[in-house]
Amino acid sequence: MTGFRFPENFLWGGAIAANQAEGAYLEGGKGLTLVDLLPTGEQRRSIMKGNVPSFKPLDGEFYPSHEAIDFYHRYKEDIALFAEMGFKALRVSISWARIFPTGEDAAPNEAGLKFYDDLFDELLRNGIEPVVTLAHFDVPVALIEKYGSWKNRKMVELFERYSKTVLERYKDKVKYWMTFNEINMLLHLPFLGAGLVFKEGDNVKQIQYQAAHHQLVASALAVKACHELIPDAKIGCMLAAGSFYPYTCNPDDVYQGMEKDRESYFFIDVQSRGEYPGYAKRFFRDHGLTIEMEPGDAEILKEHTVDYIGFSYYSSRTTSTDPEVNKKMTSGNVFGSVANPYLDKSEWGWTIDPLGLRITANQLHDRYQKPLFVVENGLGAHDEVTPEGEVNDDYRIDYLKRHLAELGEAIQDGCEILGYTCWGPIDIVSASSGEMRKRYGYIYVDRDNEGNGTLKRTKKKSFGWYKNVIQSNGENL
Ligand code: BGP
Repeated sequence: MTGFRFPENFLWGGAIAANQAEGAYLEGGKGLTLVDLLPTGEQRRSIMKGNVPSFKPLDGEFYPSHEAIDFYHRYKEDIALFAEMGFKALRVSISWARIFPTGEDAAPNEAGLKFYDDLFDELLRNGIEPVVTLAHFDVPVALIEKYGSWKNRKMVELFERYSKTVLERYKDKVKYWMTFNEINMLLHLPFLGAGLVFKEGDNVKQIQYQAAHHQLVASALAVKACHELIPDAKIGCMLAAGSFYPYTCNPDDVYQGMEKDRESYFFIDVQSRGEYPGYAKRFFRDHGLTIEMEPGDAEILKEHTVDYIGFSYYSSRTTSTDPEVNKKMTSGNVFGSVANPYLDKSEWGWTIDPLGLRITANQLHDRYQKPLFVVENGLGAHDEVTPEGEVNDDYRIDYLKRHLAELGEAIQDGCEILGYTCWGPIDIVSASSGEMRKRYGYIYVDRDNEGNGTLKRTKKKSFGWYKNVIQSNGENL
């Protein structure tokens, strides 16, 4: 497929998160973070929703984040492979507990700071721009135990201190920042998104929206600090995007689709437009929720809005008000979507909808009129290694090719897109399932669901394909 040439300076690359790649979970003085309490399987899902049995890893359980793919020790080898593909950017996250192991230590942990110094230096030596998320499903466990995590206002000041520490330290190296990964995940997987733990009888919505307010203020304070400390940097928010389609043209379905989209837009409306939208205020009233705000919060939100909208896009969602249709929910979608009869699904039940990426980008552009950054997209699939040691992942190439073609269309529609960092350019631990088997990479990692394997890296067929895409600036898909 040949066609559209993407803009000059388009940031082609990939995205990973500390907890899904680094491993070395207690090395270099790091404290436990919430993901270090997530095993695999059904139990993982339950904990991610806020049913947390223990604040310590249990003996005999397997926790995939503890070793992950050992990026902590192998990042040089991995970056060399990214550079070979021609990456212009790599999105990574900083693990808060590497910098402040308990979240409120008297001084930051120098070993943790040095690790990211070395990582960013290695990227820059290879001509790769670091794009850094301050919080990617990452809260020090000590803060969950002591304060109940983002339920508590105290988190705002602790997060601000952490943000200022890393912004100051890396100001000469990092020019693209993001505050909270998929901030709207707080409503769907509240422990994963915000370290929230619930007990019987809790008013879950009240706790979630109070925590959301704290994150929104903390995000605005990080934006403020970034603008002050690194005037030539850009800092964005990050949304788990994907529009809700009405199942039919029945206005009830259409209205429900709008409401469901607003559950997510709510966060970005505040981060980008700087105030609580009217529909959110009404939602709080209708549900009897009272959000405690401190004097000055409204000004902080108003004055420190984001420079760009980062988003992940894997699939669109579909919604219906018809109980019969609602019996056909897709599996594996935490947003709750009914099956769309026009679209195929991945092995994990995620709807595949390339045109949805164009739709989503246009909607975000129309709504916010700010640059966009596709910071996650990709196909989680089970890869077979042939006896010759090859992975012929044509299905992955097909998925990415079709999505990139639509992204090119969105750019031609007038959307300003800063870059595209596909999810997991090297196989990493899956966030939702904890599995290694759900792979996104151009680079295969020899490790299985139980943690066995040599961790050896091998190029898949898609490696050469993506290299060619970058080389031709998107013209040869
Ligand atoms: C997003 C997260 C990532 C990531 C990705 C793919 O929700 O920001 O951390 O992992 O989805 O999801 P999964 O790993 O569950 O396939």
